[in-house]
Amino acid sequence: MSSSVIDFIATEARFGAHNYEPIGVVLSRGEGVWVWDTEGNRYLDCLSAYSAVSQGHCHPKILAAMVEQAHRLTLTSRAFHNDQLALFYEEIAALTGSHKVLPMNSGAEAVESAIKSVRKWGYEVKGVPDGAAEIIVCANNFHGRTLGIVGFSTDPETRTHFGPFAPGFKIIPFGDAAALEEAITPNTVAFLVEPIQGEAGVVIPPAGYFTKVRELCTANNVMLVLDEIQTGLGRTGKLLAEQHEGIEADVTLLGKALSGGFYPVSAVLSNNDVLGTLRPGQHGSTFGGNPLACAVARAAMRVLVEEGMIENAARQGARFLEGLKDIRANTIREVRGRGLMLAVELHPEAGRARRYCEALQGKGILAKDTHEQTIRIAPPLVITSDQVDWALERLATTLTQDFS
Ligand code: IF1
Repeated sequence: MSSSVIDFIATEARFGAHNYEPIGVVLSRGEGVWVWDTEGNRYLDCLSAYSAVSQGHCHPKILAAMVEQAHRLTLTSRAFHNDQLALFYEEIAALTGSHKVLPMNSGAEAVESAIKSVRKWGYEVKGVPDGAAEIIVCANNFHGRTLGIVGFSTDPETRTHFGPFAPGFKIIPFGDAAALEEAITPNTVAFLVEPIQGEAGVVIPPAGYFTKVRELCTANNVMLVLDEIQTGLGRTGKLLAEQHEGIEADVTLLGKALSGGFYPVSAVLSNNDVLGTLRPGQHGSTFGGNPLACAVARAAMRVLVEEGMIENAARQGARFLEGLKDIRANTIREVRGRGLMLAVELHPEAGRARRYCEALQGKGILAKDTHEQTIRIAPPLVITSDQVDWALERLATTLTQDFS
């Protein structure tokens, strides 16, 4: 269909809230690492819907599970049991080694649910005086868009004019264990942190940071809450990013790839204590744990493991990172990444990362800038060596151009 029949971009702009500034491409089809626009042009997807489509676009087995379940039963609410939830619990617990599971929908809802749960745990198990619970978070965090979450963001764009905000959060620098030690008080119930900061530009903390964090949390009876919504489920080359650090969180948050991008599915995973404080009527969601979501998530987890996507992310991520490091371009300030969560940071003089993303679009690659100077690269975990090399060739020619 020609774009003159319906001007999708203009129509979006006319009716929609302008809370995004998309790259000028209108996508209509996807398969594996590839997406096609309405004109039939093909692109290698190097964003994967912010890491939600890790299993590749329209994965046939997830699609089949979704269609099959949609024919049978989609939603019961949690007022009744359904025959998918128990199986989802069993399989996600076995995969991640968790004791308890709380199913939600969006990532932000999982974060909000974790905040509620650790506060309740603080009052009922740790013995913090009611209303005094403190949660420590990091500067430059990204945990979602709800009021509770943007209230402890340090990004002015994310929080300006959305207040007043909820109290009870303390902000410390990311990657600084001494700052955590100093910030902990007897009323601290949790430390909420991303293993690798995504929106901040794929910021990897110094080696040993999380070992120290784990020690401090254990010593002070503080719940370590890892937001693995972006880093989890193979993105960094391990099932969970915490495995690179040899630690275990008390509470782990998953979302995005938990459904392979078919449907919003998120989950809070914890030991028995934290989620164990929630009693009937104290928390919930109309859609959380619905049979369609559970069937989709079960298939999404299964193909991730059965098709070796986690190992592939480690292998292709290393190849991609090496290839990026080999690009000799004076536009590049630094390349970094773990698994298939990669970023190219440009020198300020090189011009805005957005211009490079637009140039990449012209060469058949879709990538998304973050924070003016950083190009984020996060293809589906099913990418092959040939496809990595294909992308690297195009990145090399684009990054040696100058858009300043
Ligand atoms: C947007 C970035 C990615 C997340 C972590 C929770 C959530 C997210 C670590 C909330 C969501 C998204 C949302 C998207 C942009 C985005 C993002 F650019 F901000 F950093 F992924 F790269 N925890 N991340 O990264 O999950 O409620 O959206 O399901 O435009 O808000 P959600």
